[in-house]
Order: sequence, then C-alpha cells, then structure tokens
Amino acid sequence: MNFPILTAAEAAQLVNDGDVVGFSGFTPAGVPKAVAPEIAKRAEALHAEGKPFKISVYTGASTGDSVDGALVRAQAVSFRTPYQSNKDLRASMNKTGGVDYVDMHLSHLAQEMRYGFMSRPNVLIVEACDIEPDGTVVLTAAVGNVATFARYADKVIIELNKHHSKQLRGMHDIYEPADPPVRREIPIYTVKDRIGSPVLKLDPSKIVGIVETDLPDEVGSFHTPDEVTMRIGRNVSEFLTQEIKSGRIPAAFLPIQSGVGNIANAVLYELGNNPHVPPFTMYTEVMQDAVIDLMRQGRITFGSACALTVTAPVLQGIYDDMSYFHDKILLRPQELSNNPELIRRLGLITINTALEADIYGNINSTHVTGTRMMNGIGGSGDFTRNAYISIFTTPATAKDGKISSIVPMVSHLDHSEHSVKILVTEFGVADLRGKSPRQRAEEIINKCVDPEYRPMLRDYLALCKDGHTPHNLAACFGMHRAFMETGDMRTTDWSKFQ
Ligand code: 0RQ
Repeated sequence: MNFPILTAAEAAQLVNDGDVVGFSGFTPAGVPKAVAPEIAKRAEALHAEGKPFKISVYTGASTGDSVDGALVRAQAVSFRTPYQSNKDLRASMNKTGGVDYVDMHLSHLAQEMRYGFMSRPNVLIVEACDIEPDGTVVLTAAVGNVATFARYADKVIIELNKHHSKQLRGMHDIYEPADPPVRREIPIYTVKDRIGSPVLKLDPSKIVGIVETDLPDEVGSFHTPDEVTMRIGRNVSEFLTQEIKSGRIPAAFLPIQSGVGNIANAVLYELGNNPHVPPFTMYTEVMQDAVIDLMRQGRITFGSACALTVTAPVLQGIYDDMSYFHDKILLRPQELSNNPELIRRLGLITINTALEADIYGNINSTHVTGTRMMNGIGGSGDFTRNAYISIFTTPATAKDGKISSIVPMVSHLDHSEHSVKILVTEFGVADLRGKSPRQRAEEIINKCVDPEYRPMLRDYLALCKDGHTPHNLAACFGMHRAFMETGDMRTTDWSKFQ
C-alpha cells in the first residue's frame, strides 16, 4: 500500500475537537514532534474564530515541549494522562478550570484502556524510523503504550523521522499480555529474554498519512553532579556494597531500576565506579546518559527499558556504534518494563527520588505542600511496591535549607511505609527493614535528617502521646504551616501545640 505523504500541517487537519490522541514515546524519547505544534496552531486558529478545539492527550510518560508545551499554551488540551514534566502543563493542571490530569502508575494505563476503565484513543500519532507497505513500522527510541493505542485508534499518522537510525530494527520487544481471566505468566525470566515482536504491525487501512521529519528527541541535559548529589550517590553505592558483603544481596548482584533526573544519573555513576559492585544489568523504564557511559565501560552489561532517555549527542553515539549496542539494549512496552510480576520475579533493586518523606518512611513523590502537582508518580509505584529492595533518595533539604524534605507527616502519600525499605540523603542511609514505626522514626531522624532539623523533629515526637505510630494531629503539619506563613520551616514553633 502507498501511504499519502502529508505535511505536518495537513496531518493536523485530521485531528478534531474532542479527539482522544495517543502519542508514541515515553519521556521525550520516541515522541512524534512535528504534528503536535501544527495541532496547536490549528487550535489557535479555531479559537480565534470562536470555535472550540481541545483534545485529550495520552502518551507513555512525559513528552517534550513540542507536545505538552505547544498544545497547552494553545489551550488545546482538556485531559492528560499518565505522567508529565512540562512547566506550562503543570501550571494549567494546578489551576481550577485547567487541564484535567490523571496521574497513574505507568504500568496500568494499557490494561485500564483494555478493561474499559479509561477512554480509548481514536487517533494515534507514531514516530517511526522505518515503515513497510503492509503497515509494519520500526519504532524509535521508546515503546510506551503504542501497541495498545494502535488497537483502538481508527486513524494513524506516522512521523517518519530520519534522525533516528534504521538499525534500531531488532532492538524492540513488543508484546501485550492477555487480559484476565486468561492471562498467563509473562515469560521473561532474565532481563535479556525477548518474548515479543521487534516491529509494530499496524493495520495499513488505518494509516492516513506519513509526515517525513528530521528532528532530534527533546531530552534535556543533566547538571554536573554537585556535592549533595554525589554524597547521595556514594551512600547508595556503599549501602549496596555492604548488602552484597552481608549476603543479603546475591554476590552476582541484581538488576537495577533507576528513575529520572540528576540524582538518578549521579547514583548510577557512583554505582558504576564502585569497584566492589560487580558489573550489573538494568531492568528499568528509562536509561539515561550514565547507563550508556557505563555500558561502554563494561560496567553495565545489558539494559532492558521502555525508553532511551538520553541527550542528543549520547543517542547519536549509540547510533554511530550500533554494532556494540545492538545486542545490549531491549526496548519494551511500559506494561513489561514496569510490570509488577516481572519486578518481583527478577528481584530488582529500585532507586527513585522523593519530594518529601516522613519520619515513619512514607513518601510523597508528587505534590508540593500536598496540593501542587510536580510531575506525577510515574513508574515509582510500580517498582517500589514490588522491589527486592526499594530505595528512595532525596536531598535532606530543599530551597536553600528553608524546607526539610523530612517532615512529621507527608502532605501527600504516594508510597507507604509498607513498601519503602531504605531512605537515603546526603547525611546517611536509614534502613527501615524489620523496624517498628518508633524505631523507624529514630533511624530516619538520626541518619537522614539535616542536623539543623533534627532537634525540631525530636521535639515533634515529644509532642506525641502513645500510639503505634505516634502523631499529634494538631501539629503534624506544623512545619508546612510555618513554611507557608514565613517561607521557612526553621520558624516552626511547637509551643502552640503543647
Ligand atoms: O525545585 O525546580 O524550583 O529548583 O522540587 O527537585 O531536587 O531538583 O530533584 O529533579 O530529581 O526531581 C521527585 C520531582 C525530584 C522527581 C522529583 C523542589 C526542588 C526543585 C525538583 P526547582 P530536585 P529532581 C521515574 C520514576 C516522581 C516520579 C518518579 C519526580 C524541584 O524525581 O518527579 O520517581 N519523581 N518516577 O527545590 C517543596 C519539597 C521539595 C521541593 C524538592 N519537599 N517541598 N519543593 N523540591 N523537595 C520517572 C518516570 O516514571 C518516567
């Protein structure tokens, strides 16, 4: 079949008010980048004529600015799921009347569409590096939810992006589990096992056009690790070394999952550079720059992920060296990369970042002062709840010490004390395994809290009467209230609660 070649603007004309649009990709990796800005222009033109135009946007995780940023600035988004990290979208979601955002565990969206819990995309925009006349496409730097979107969309637009290497063929593993009551085990028993198809088979009758592009992924660059980040990384790596020495982690080590951001990148460098940690594998959702560097050094021997969330020069470096990387990387749908069954079976060591933790080990990953959404839970819940050892990292303070990241009670809960095993800051490692709530509070205050805030948290505990998890419900948000009133948690005054 010969598919029509369209400009991005012509393709955007095929998207209508009220459409549910699925985009390929996961994080900015593998996201189509040409059509969305044209949809934004179409929305602005229609709004100028007094006509309505808003769409629902489904993706794998976050996107780049050309999707979330462009569309939200054009007031073209009514609904967004399952994760985001764009400042304009964040501002809209946090306003009454703004975008409705459903923050989901990333492994859940595909099955919730199939179960009928979520509406289903009627339009799919896919980035591909290659296409065949029968509708077979080779995806680019990520897989995301694209196979499930493809089931439901009746209109498919392909962005054929020559920026990506056609040699990506063979690096994807596309598979959808059957649904209950007939679901069987997912037959991945080691991180390297391949179970699905290297290509996505689209129904050619649904493909309405191809837009040819030459655009890089919009992955932001990383900060050079600062002293705090490096100390956190060293603490994680020394903790894991001790665990190997004590026999609690097998000597051959276990696969690592690591979240997004600067801390995650720095932790991996520390792990990779620690001579007591054997070469290891990753079973994770994103592979960032550090993973690729460590693969070149032979410190990481294999990576299974949903996305290559690497900066443009690093991606180009992979493409220039495909004979080295081709058999060391597998890209899978997020339903597999983040699958609880596989995370538990493979015994992952998971490392994610908290915004805020409390003295009992509960974690807030998403809501600043309990109300304002930062990004979303992403895959952190999928991994934490099912890990061999779940680790959370956070700098002990934020905003130049005005905020303690460790508080009496988290202002929003994403990961409960039951799932969180290890908390790490630049000051140390709190091992919460096998400890009661009172013991956990001691451990966290002594090991992880910034010394400036330790007396304040001990004074809080002194305000708490009996209880299995001692709390003073009048005072538990006293540090947050002080921050809201004065801009600095160090002004907390417990005397009013005595
Ligand atoms: O604010 O941006 O104004 O400087 O929060 O904090 O320390 O720069 O950390 O960039 O690694 O992000 C949790 C948001 C951390 C991220 C979070 C302020 C701080 C700063 C960012 P500024 P840092 P990072 C993989 C798995 C949830 C999802 C997840 C995240 C900004 O890691 O979204 O893990 N995780 N998914 O100043 C108020 C506090 C604060 C605070 C920090 N207690 N109160 N502000 N900040 N602590 C991803 C996927 O699944 C795809």
